Amino acid sequence: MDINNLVKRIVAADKLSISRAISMIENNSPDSDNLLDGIHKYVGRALRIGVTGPPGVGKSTIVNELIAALRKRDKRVGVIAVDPSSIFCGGAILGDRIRMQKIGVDNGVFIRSMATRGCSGGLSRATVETADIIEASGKDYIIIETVGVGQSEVEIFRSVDAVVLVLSPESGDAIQAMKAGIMEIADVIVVNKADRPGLDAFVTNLKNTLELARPQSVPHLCGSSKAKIPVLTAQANAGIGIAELLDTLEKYLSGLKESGKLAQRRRDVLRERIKTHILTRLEEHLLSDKKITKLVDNEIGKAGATPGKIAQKALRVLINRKTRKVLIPSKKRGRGV
Ligand SMILES: Nc1nc2c(ncn2[C@@H]2O[C@H](COP(=O)(O)OP(=O)(O)O)[C@@H](O)[C@H]2O)c(=O)[nH]1
Ligand SMILES: [Mg+2]
Repeated sequence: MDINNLVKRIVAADKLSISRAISMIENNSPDSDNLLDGIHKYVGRALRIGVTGPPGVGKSTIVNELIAALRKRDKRVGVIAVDPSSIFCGGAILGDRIRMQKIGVDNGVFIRSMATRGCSGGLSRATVETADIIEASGKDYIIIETVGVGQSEVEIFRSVDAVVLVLSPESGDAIQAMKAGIMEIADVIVVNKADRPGLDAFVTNLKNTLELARPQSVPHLCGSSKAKIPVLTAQANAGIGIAELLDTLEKYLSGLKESGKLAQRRRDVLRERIKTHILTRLEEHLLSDKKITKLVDNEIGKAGATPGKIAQKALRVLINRKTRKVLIPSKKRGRGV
């Protein structure tokens, strides 16, 4: 199918075309750059929310409830569930798929599972580009669920507008474990399973930890003038606390918008994306360039050939006219280099 046609169908929210486009992204198809160029003007309006936390705390349950709450407010929603344990690229996460089935027929919702192993290319790139495809089909919100581990997941969360960290009264140790990474990028924290024992102690402990981690009285010292992180409670399997979560998120996001911080954050994200794009291309080329490999091999061991000098020599060869053609492919050649 030609790309223009595919773009048209995506914009018309045709589910089959959206799925097909996402597969192209996941498989790093030669046409995916053209596809992403084609949908670009339909991207940038939706709000993106990351939902993370340890396994079993109720993230998927919360996401399901959020979908329902957003649909009630007449918002269209896209969901990407990133599953680190699944080995199939784009394969269904069975449990989630079954639970989410009742909304499967709703055209205002699109759900996609992504695996972290077996995908060609980086997970965070594939996830962000998948979010673009889904957004181009006219969604108001994009929700990305991941288990908060690993560098690529942290990268994903740097690309969204707001991060919700889900914990449960049982995830005491998780606080310590996650303090360093995810805690820092959480914008809202939900303590789910409020029906479980130990809720009050957990919330008090959590708030103390947050105070210690980011002393609010001296924001300049920790390099962030971020306001206090809201800590909410919920019982997602009974639908309790979801409307409050959504209200908090909407308030947070409109605050970001008004202060200009949202635009700033998105600019930063784009800059990073572009940088990654350039580096990926350079790396792909470098790894497949036999001339460079040979040059490096020949230089190694020569008298006076330091790693720095060899690298400089290789760079000089890399950045010449011919490589420029390879690195900046014509429209027809697409992503493949
Ligand atoms: N007791 C209790 N169980 C819940 C609550 N929310 C979700 N669960 C259950 O916790 C289990 C794990 O939920 P799930 O949403 O799959 O967690 P995830 O791994 O974080 O996505 C499921 O059996 C849910 O039904 C809650 O508020 N209270
Ligand atoms: Mg889940």
